[in-house]
Amino acid sequence: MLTQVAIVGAGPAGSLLALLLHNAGIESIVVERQTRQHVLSRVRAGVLEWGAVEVFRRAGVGARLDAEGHVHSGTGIAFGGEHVFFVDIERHANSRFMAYGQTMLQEDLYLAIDQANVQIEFEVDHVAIHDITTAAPSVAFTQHGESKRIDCQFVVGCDGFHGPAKSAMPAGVLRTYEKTYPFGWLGILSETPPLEQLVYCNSERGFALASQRNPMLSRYYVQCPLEDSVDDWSDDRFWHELVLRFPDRIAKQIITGPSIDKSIAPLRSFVAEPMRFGTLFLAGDAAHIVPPTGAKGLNLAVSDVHYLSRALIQHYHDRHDHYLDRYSEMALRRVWGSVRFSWWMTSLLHRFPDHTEIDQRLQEAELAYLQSSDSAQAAMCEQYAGLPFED
Ligand code: RFL
Ligand code: PHB
Repeated sequence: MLTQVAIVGAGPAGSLLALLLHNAGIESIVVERQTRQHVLSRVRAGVLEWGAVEVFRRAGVGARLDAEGHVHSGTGIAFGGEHVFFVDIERHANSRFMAYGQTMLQEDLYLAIDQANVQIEFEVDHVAIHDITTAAPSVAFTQHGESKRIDCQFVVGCDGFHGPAKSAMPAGVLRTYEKTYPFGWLGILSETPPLEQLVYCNSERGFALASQRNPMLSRYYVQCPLEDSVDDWSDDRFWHELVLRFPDRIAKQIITGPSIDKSIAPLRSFVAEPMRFGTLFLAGDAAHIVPPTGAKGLNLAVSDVHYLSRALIQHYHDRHDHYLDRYSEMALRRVWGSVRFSWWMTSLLHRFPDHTEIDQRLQEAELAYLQSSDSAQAAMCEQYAGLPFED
């Protein structure tokens, strides 16, 4: 097979990139390890920064997002078993965000990709990336037992945290930074009306989050030990624990019901630098992971793809590599900003195993300061809303 850009991974980063390139007349082929159905069934992110919403609109997948996404002007924070306050992002950062499920976004992207006739090869295995120090790299793989190869001009690794792309960089080039957290998030979906706002909660029993997908679909999370499995958490146990963590006036608004999805995710901060070597580029979770507390993972995948698509379009349309040469440093500036913010929110809101009474009181003191200080809220809002893209 022959194309201009070979993309490994058809999650949000890979599919959005393929679509933006297609819209600019640039050809790509995407290879994906899983089935289409598997990718569509993964329940993950739910919060889109306004900058990300605009990228999706520009890509031509804004219609359902605008019709069904729920626009929020801020988020609730609860702590100390009784305090609840609202952080007004519209007031402090002149921005809003959208609650819209990654599952729906992935459906929208695949639909647009089908309409555009962009080629995605699902169920590929043994992906190997070759010749990235040349202008003619290639991606070899097998599909249903048959060996195949894509010859191209650029390879983009959008293959998530466990994908092979970053290890195609020569030893000594890639630097990685990693921090794991001693707990996970147990998340459930239930067909019940959600709370009006998102509410993040610091409790002595551990972190909890009330989120949403649509008016009849709620998403809730509780911090849990890493050793736990979903079998340890019946629906009854989940709801019981969830309401114990929120202050009464929030807890009594929570409408419980059977879960339709339940999963546990570990929390990690990870960055791989640089995000380019030769003709290989990395985007999204392939290059960085953040704990979900700041809702930044999907949004960073979108900002990488925004920068990279602009760079490839400039390369092909203007025969100019200004943006390609700056892709890694530009993307990484935003990445480190979000890595820091997600780490800060995680540290502020979770209970750590070595936590003592003073640690709990220090978190509560910081939350009380956040509640009372306009400047502290403004600093948080600027980051939660998402920093602007660089020109
Ligand atoms: P993905 O979605 O992991 O897609 C990578 C794709 O690459 C494929 N792949 C391969 N393909 C071919 N060959 C191989 N060898 C391959 N290896 C892997 C995979 O099958 C997959 O299809 O990465 P991408 O596209 O960079 O997108 C990143 C986002 O999915 C991720 O950052 C977010 O889901 C993170 N996240 C959140 N982000 C937000 O911005 N807001 C949120 O509210 C939010 N909440 C969350 C989250 C992630 C969570 N979990 C489960 C980790 C909540 C949770 C619970
Ligand atoms: C979600 O709805 O899945 C969600 C919302 C906010 C977060 C993380 C996840 O910070």
